[in-house]
Amino acid sequence: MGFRDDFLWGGAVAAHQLEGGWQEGGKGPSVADVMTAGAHGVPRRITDGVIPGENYPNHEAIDFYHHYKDDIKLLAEMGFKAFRTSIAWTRIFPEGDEEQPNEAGLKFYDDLFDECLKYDIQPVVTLAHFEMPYGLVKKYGGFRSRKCIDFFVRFAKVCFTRFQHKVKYWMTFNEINNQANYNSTHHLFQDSGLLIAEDDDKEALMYQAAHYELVASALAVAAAHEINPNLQVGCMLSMSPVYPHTCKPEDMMVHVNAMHKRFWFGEVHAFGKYPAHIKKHLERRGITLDITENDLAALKAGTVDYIGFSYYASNVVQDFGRGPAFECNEETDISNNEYLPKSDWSWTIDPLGIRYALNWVYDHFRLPMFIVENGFGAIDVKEEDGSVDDQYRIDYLGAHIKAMKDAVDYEGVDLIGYTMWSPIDLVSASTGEMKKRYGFIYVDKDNEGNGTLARSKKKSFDWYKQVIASNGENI
Ligand code: BGP
Repeated sequence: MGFRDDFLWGGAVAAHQLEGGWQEGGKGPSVADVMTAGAHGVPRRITDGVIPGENYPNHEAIDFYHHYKDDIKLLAEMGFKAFRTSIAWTRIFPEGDEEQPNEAGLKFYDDLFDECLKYDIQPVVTLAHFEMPYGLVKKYGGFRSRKCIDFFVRFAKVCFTRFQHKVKYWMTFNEINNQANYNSTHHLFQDSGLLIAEDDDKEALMYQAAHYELVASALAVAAAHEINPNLQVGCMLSMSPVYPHTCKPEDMMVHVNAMHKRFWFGEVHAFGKYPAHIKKHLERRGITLDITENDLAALKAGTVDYIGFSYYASNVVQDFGRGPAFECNEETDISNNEYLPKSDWSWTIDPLGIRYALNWVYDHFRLPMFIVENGFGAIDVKEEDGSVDDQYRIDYLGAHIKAMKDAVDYEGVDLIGYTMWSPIDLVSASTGEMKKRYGFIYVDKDNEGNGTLARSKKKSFDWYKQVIASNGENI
């Protein structure tokens, strides 16, 4: 009973959300560097390049670039076994299409990974976590262009070769399936570097970009195995299950459609081919994609070793009588679950949903799973004495870990690790806020960019330490 002995307990971050140093060591701008700060209900704007006077929260973030030694030391104090981060693509290829990598960028990650390994913390690395080089957006239109396959694969090969003895677990594209909601310009930009024009068919564009990314991912997986057979490369899905609104059969069928549309990406990653329902959907929509025989062979040859996924919340979908295909419209047909409480950002709190997610993913893919994100974004209050009583975070994470353990104990799912989001406060990906805090470690910085950047422990710090020490027994 319980988690395996070598269970990878830890936390997850992404380079652009914490590193800062956006122009240091030869780094070029990424898509994150042209996104302004937003708020709950106020979308982040994508500017045409970096405009003086605008507020770009990722430029400094929490300045991990200069604080990483102290920060890793704090993670080690909690007993971390794994630290998931990403390699900022633009530290290695500042514009994206260079022939040779930038040595200063590689050196930064050598030093960071060495610092982790010094404390027996395994770095777990995502290659593209909403950080596409802005140069590729401007010159090639992001993943509109097939050329980006080669640029990504070059980047991936450089990283695998350089860090093969320091990093075993890799992921290719973070939450590749966020763009299933193709009406969100934010997701299309973060996932694929797509800027949308008036006459674009956003859905067709999304399927094409996703196809190129899936091919790039598969080529990277195959390259990793060739470089070093010990490397384990996974995909990374945003696992937000969609429940049927009621037990009405029509709601159930719309739920099936919604799940298909959100998670077909996983099928291509895991099985190396497109599921029939997506082919049928594209046929109905009259969308023809640029897919070559070589692409199909690449997909087959580069299936993933494990499924990495994030889980934060679940949603509900309702049938609105759209006809026999039971098409779901991500923008309008999805809502919150009336049975569940919500966070201040309206994300539902559904611990049992993580057990459902683990079962659903395992039933579909029969591959080892790694929960690489799960956490609670909240407004923390720092008391006069400097303490932060974040019992709500302990309650959220504790309930999810308990449900995760039940999936292991009762259903026998194959789970290799859990890296919660995020051990240290950082910039929110959706809103660009600092106020939406996730950490065990508080960072003194506010939404306007004021603060000393000083780090301090919250109540949850010691709690997570004993969760790890007891291998999840003492929640
Ligand atoms: C996931 C992303 C992360 C992270 C997290 C929390 O979608 O992979 O980058 O940010 O969600 O979301 P947010 O920061 O918007 O609260």
